[in-house]
Amino acid sequence: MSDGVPLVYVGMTGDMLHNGHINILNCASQLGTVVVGLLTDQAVASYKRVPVLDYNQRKSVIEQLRTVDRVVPQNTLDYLPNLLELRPQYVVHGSDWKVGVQSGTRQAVIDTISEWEGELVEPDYTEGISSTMMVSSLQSNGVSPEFRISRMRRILAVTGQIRAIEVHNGLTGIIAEESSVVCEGETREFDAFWLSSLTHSASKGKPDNQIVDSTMMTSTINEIFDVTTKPMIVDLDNGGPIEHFGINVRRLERLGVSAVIIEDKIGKKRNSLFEDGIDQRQDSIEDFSKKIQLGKDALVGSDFMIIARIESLILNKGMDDALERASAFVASGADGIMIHSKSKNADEILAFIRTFRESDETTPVVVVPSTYSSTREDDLYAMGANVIIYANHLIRAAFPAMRRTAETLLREKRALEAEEQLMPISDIIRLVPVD
Ligand code: SPV
Ligand code: MG
Repeated sequence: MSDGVPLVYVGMTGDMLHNGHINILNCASQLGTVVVGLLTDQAVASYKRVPVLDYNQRKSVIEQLRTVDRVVPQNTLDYLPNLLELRPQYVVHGSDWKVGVQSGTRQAVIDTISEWEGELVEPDYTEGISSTMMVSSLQSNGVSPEFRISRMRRILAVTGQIRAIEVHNGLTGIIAEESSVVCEGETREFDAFWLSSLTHSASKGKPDNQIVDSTMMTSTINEIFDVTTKPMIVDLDNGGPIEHFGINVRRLERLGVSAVIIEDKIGKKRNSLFEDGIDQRQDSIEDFSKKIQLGKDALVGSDFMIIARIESLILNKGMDDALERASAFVASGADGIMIHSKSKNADEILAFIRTFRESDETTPVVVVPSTYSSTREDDLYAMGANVIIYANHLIRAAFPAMRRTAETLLREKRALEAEEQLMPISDIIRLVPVD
């Protein structure tokens, strides 16, 4: 309370202002002096996707509203630190948080403000509008290449964590874009796509040996970008001949790809998880560093990332070789390091990251837990990894399901028995938007 006027606290994200927010703030301003606790980017990202506008952009809009007296940062989804400091007489929030991921937060607010007889006021939720709805409606028209490219660095800057999943066509793009679960108080989604050389080639019935050329890759990227908005990391094998690399990265940048990963191998291409891949040769540090530099120089903007993938652990060249390469590649301009392993556990990956982080706290580290699949994301992040790629999981899910159905049709000589394994025709028609 200040000068006898009650203090009213409104926590909000305010990414896309709409009449629902205005209703809440109108209601709040009738009760007293309104302090908006504006969730920081990190606070928002802790329970849903990183906001489109950053904290300062959102703040500059909200503090212009005549119903708002002051804007303060709310650093966590949890209201308590601000409530304990400000001890508002009222907290105002739309009634929508009674259910869903914020219901726990709501209860904690009620318990806390009851200590000084504060009151929670919950105006009716304004039906038919929400920021999430607005963002997805805007995004249904697609996003610009610039927005998509910069989104990867923005997520890394806000959360330091990216969860990427393999995509290889428009349909898997839709699945990766839309998959979402509410779990342990947060909405969990994939942050980015991985255009995997393995699954992209496999989806075309081809081996993972660079037979899928840049024309096919461009076509697939466009197909995926037609129906999605999230950032994409492209697997560019070893980047191709050095004289093609600059042209290739510039093309991908123009399309709106956020990052490429190139591996430090030369010669005949084999997938790293291939059993007899040990005869693969590694590029020299000098030549691969030159390739990275050339790629960086070829880019038009500053958001696109070139990530160097180190194959030393895959090729049994040892940890020291991996670490030496990592610092050399960062020194030559790499925006990130991917360290790969085909070990069944994450020991060598964790050992690499631990030592790498002793001398480099900032360069993003990418990992691909295909063989060490029992390791949880949180353990990898805790050790200092930033990007986790589920590199081949959608195609590995689809293939056995399709084969099972094909065999059922052959066995039964009709489709009835296969039906129970299938999504209804009406769902597949609705899955892909008509316009
Ligand atoms: C891919 O997904 O094509 C990769 C990762 O390069 S791996 O298959 O593990 O080599
Ligand atoms: Mg690959």
